[in-house]
Amino acid sequence: MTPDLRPESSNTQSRNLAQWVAEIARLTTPDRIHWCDGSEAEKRSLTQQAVDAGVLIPLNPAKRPGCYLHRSDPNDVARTEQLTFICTPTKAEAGPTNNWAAPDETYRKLRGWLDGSMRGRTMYVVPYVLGPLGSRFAKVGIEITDSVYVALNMQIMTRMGKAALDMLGASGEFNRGVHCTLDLNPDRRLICHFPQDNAIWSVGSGYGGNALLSKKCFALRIASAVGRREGWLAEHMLILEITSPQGESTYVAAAFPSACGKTNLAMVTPPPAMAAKGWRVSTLGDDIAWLRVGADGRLWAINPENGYFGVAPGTSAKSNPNAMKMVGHDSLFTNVAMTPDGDVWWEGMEIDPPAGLIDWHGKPWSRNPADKAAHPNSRFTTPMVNNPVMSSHANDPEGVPISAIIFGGRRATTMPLVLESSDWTHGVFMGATMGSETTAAATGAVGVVRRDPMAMLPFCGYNMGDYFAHWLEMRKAISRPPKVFMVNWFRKDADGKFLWPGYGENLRVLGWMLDRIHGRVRAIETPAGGVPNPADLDLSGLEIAPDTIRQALAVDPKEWKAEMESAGELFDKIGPTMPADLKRLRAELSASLDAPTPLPRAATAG
Ligand code: GTP
Ligand code: SPV
Ligand code: MN
Repeated sequence: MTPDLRPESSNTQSRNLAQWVAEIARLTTPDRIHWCDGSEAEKRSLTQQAVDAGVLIPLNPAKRPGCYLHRSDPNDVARTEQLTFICTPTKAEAGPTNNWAAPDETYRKLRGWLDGSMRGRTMYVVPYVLGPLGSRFAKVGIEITDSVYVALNMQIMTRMGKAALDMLGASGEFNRGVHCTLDLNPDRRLICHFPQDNAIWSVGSGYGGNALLSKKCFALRIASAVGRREGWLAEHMLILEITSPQGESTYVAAAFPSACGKTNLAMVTPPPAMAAKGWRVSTLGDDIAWLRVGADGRLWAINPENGYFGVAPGTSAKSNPNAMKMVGHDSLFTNVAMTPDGDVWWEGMEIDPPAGLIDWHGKPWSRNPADKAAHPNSRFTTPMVNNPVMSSHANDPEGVPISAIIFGGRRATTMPLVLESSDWTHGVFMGATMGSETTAAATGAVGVVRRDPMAMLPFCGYNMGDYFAHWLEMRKAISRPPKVFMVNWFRKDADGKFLWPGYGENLRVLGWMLDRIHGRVRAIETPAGGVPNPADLDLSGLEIAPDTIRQALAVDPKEWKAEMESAGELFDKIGPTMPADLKRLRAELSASLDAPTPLPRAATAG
């Protein structure tokens, strides 16, 4: 069977789009082409097809209405950073922290792999909008995919279907995403970005950020390169609205590496004592922020996405009640365990695993705790509207003004619970030097500290030194810059126990930041930045020993010396594009740590 490739049989007024779809169809030779319209009817019919094909398993409709389970290939359970490439004309444009491959050669190789690759399959043409509909900051992407699972995920994660074709109109300006699962063989897996063509070709994986091209590929890697050209920032950040007891709304954005707490903080439940005082939190976004300078000189953020692709393990009614509510219906689950009555289960759900649990491979669970029932990177896909604390500004075309940028990593040592930078440049330095323990979100070793500047190491679509320079340069346009902080929810004591309870309690740290933003309290200076006076942290209703707080806030010069050595290695690796201002701050901080009494940085009290 040959699909009709005439432009008039396509669903678009864009000749460029019709021609491009025809070109990819001639290469991949699918049996059928399905243009996604994003309707409810389409969702029902694609879901039924996926169930019939064994791609989705219906869950118990009485317990989890509208929910399905997908098990991915065991070889394909996380992003594969070593197989992810930035294909710019020169290697220097991609920079030393990215894998680089020459565009022409890469296209040639991928065309070879894709030749006839969709024979017998359906090609889904998935049009989508990143950003609120009607926003002047929104962008159109088209993902061509042979995976019905990807098409269904894209309907949750983006504004997908007719709205995107309407926005595109006759224009030829859209991100061109080609995705083909091939045979899911890691030897024929590559995720390639061509910023100069606004194009992404991803083959050989059907999982997460490798396959949902709207997410890391477009909204971060391609968008970061566009942002540099156009004077804005595409960042791996959640966006959160905090309402204080006085009723003031403050918006903050926070960059933590993968599986380091963005989704949790984005919908954090205030601890009872703070809730009683009137603290409220609502969610704008949980993973990606596009930041621009407004006419008022502030930094404004939109969330390009429309849903959440969140880590399941660790999510419980206690740690994240809002997430538990939102995944109660109309959600997809990938690689979680299944109970005999057709519900889901994962480690850290804080419900005893029932007898007869089926693990993520589809086998009876061994009950051996070393054998996880749910894959550590198992996830839920759920629409933003399912979130009981979605912000009323989540679809605001202008976004929200950001008062604080928070960087944070997963660090057993060194990093205090919170640090305040003295100004924008110092804040950029904090982000540029941050490190974090690796997690199951990407394949490879877990728990190894690596430099992950601004949580963008795997997601920056251009040279990291130029990226730092772009951040520094942005300050000229931001006349009212946000304050910049660093946090660490993951510091441990000598017995390996977390010093800070985390989750909802993190709002106490955000409360301190708001006090700093509004000049209500002073910070204690350390060589690394400002830390709270413990008396200024709202610890009402929290049982925590004063000594534990002191340990959580401590800045140890010896640890910081090692930290600056490690940052120096990254700066050296970046080499010629590394901004002088950041090198100078590193040298100054290092030198101050050598002083018999380490000197505090310039005063930030206010
Ligand atoms: P990506 O979706 O990969 O970008 O991850 P994320 O940054 O959104 O991380 P997420 O909020 O999903 O959390 C990842 C893991 O860290 C989960 O297992 C959480 O339960 C756990 N976690 C989140 N916040 C905290 C915290 O404050 N303290 C502790 N100890 N664990 C946390
Ligand atoms: C991350 O790894 O940061 C994620 C999950 O948000 S994925 O979409 O797979 O990249
Ligand atoms: Mn993420």
